[in-house]
Amino acid sequence: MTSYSTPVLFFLSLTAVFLFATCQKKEKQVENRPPTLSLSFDQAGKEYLQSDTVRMVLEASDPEGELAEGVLTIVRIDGPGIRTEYLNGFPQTIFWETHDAVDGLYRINASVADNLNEYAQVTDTVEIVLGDGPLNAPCPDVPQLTYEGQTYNTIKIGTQCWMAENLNVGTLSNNTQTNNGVIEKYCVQSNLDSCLVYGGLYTWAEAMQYTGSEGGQGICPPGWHIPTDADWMALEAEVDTKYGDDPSIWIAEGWRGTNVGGRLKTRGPRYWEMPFNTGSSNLSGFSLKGAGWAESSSATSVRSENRLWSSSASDAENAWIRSYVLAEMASWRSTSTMDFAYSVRCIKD
Ligand SMILES: [Ca+2]
Ligand SMILES: [Ca+2]
Repeated sequence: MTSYSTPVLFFLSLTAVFLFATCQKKEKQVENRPPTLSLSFDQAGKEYLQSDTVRMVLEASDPEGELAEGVLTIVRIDGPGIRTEYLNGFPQTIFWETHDAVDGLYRINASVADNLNEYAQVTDTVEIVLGDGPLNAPCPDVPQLTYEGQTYNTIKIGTQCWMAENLNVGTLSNNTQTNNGVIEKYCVQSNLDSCLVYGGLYTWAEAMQYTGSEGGQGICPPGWHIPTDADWMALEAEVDTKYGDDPSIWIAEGWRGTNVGGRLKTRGPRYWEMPFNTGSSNLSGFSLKGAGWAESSSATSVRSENRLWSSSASDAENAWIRSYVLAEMASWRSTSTMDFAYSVRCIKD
C-alpha cells in the first residue's frame, strides 16, 4: 500500500475541492435554453369556409434536445374551448374539420416545454366564415326529377340545366357491359349503396346505349342527354371566375381554369379523401363527389377522383372526358379509351 505524507494529502484534497468547484461553476454557466415553437396554416389569411379542414403544422425544437409533451387548444373567442390536442413528436400536423364549428374567430394556442420546464408558446387566430352557399338554384321548371325509381336534384348553371348528382341507373353487374338491352352498372365495392352515393360507373358504349351519337340520350332520362364536349366547356366557362368563355382556354387539353374544379366539387371530407380537399367550395351547386372510376368492374381512386363522360367521341375507340381530383382546382380535359367505366352526368336538352 502506498503511503503519502500529510502535506501531499492536503494538496490532493485541495485540488479535488478546486476541481469540483470548477465543475459546479461550469455547469452553472451552461444555461438551459427554452425550446422554440412555430405554427403554420395551409390557407393564406387563415380564413376558412365552414366545413373546410384547417390544416396546421407545429414545429418545435430545443437547443438541448429535451422536448417534453406539448399541448394545443382551439377556443372560440368569447366561447368555450372546443378541442385540446396533446403533441408528441414534431413536426406534427393537426387537422381540424370545421363542419360543426359556428362561424366566428377561433384562437389557436400551442405550447411545448423542455425537461426543465422552460417553455415556448404560440398563439394565432383563425376565422371560420359561412360559405355563401351555392350561387345557383335548382332548374325552375324541374327542381327534381324521378327516373327509374331514384329522385335527382337539378341545378341551373348559366343557361344549362344539369342533374346535381351522378346518374345511378341500371342493374349492378361485375361482368363486361354489353349491348344486351339491359343497362348495366358498376358500383364501388360492388355495393348498391355506393351507387346511391356516387352514381354508377359505365363504359362509354353502355352509357351511350350503343348509338355513338354526340348529344344522344344514352342512359339519361327522356328529354336529357349525355353532355357533349361543348356542353362541358360551356359549364367550365360559366363556373370559372377567371377565364370566362375564352374558347382558347377550354379547348386545350390537360388542366384548365383556375377554380372551376373547386367550385364543382363538394366540400369537406365526406366524399373526398382528406386533407387535400381544401379550397373546394361547391359554390356552383354541381356537387361532384369522388366516385372513382373502373378499368373493369372494380373501382379505384374512390374519394380522390371523379371522371365523367362526354358524348363526343374523338375517334373510333376514344371519347372526350373530364376529370376532377383532390388538391386540384382546375378541370382536366383529355380523351380516354371507351372501355373504362366512368360517371355520367345528364344535362337537359
Ligand atoms: Ca432546453
Ligand atoms: Ca348493357
